[in-house]
Amino acid sequence: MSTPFTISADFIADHNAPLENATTEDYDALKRALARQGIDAEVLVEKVMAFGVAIPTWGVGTGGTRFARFPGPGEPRNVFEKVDDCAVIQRLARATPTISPHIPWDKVDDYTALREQAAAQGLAFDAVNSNTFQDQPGQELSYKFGSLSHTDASVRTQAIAHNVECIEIGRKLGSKALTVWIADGSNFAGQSNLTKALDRYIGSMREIVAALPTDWRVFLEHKLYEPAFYSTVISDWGTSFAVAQELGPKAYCLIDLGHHAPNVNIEQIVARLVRFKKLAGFHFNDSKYGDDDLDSGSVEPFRLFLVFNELIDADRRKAEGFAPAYMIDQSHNVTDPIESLVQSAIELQRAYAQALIVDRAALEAAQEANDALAAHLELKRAFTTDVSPLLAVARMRAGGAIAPIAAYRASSYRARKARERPIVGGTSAGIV
Ligand code: PSV
Ligand code: MN
Repeated sequence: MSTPFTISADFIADHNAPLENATTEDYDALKRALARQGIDAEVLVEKVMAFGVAIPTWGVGTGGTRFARFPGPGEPRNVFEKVDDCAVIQRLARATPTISPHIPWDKVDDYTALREQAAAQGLAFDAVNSNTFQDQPGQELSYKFGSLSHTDASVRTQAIAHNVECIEIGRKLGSKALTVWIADGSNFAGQSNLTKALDRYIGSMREIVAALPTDWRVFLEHKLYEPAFYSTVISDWGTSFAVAQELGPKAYCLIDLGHHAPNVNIEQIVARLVRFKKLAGFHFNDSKYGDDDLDSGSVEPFRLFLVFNELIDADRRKAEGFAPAYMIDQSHNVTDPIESLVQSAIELQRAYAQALIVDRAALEAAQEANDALAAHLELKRAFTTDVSPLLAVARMRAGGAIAPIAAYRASSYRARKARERPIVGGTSAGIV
């Protein structure tokens, strides 16, 4: 088999060449402006270069809705091809050195080969996601009425075994965390005993936690609704937090930005979970109504900035136990998934850099003096600073593209993949 096409370092360097002077000029101007505020832009560049967020394997395929999926050309047909796409995203944007796999979508016979293929492209594996929200071919019992909280103990046993298998697979891949999201819940008032369902979930999770290696953590992902529309078992951060407390020191609460009611103050939830030493990390995405599928920073960039503002605050205070895992979790229905993921990674870096330039002393002084407007304006000053040149320089120094989307389009990667990857039935790419 011929070597799959990829975007080479030389191609990126050639694409960068005509853009370098303008980028450096813009960066120098920003550097001077930041210096006047006592901020060293070089330190920021280094921090941005060190920032990393995991790409979800399912994100590199075209997603879908309840109604349809419109597959794009050249989609990855298996996890090895997904890794190739993740490698391209990392080469272009230099912000995504890890991959978050989803089992059984990414099941293979040889995990050593998968790990090596990723490592050869400079990638490692982050948290492994289990899936008891779908029935798999050949599966003995159905999850139609739930999994870890099912009324039938044998269904729960099957769901527990799947999570234990995910841990085993994750060990082979070098992961250190398991993310558990269940679709369990109810669609009718009275359908489910709300207390008993939670009890059964906690009982199942205890067994999963007992199977975790010493240096592993488990991330509990809450979600307000969908696919269950009357109640979900792990509906909100409060439930997630209470369960994590009961499960002990290996259990943490994961925030998927799209899993809250509209207008919920997510940054405050971040602050609370940091305070209680239970913040696992994030599934980044954006949403307008109640979805969890839109691209990070595409709808509410200020909210994303405010989330990072809390993270920087925690980091500066050296908050105990603060070690959040960053992952993207989006579904790309109308864009090329690679472009969406590149841009999302950049938007996360942007929010991170903007939060870094908040004058923490000035903010605290305004807060202590109850000067609401001054405190707010300090955040607005940071948020309205255009850090694009700084991000471009960070990418350039790391060997990435100054203009990643333009470089990607110029490479014809997608057209090449369309030829290399003729559609075969039943691809596992994307989410429907
Ligand atoms: C559920 O909506 C979710 O956010 C969970 O993280 C899943 O694992 C993921 O989406 C992919 O379906
Ligand atoms: Mn998620």
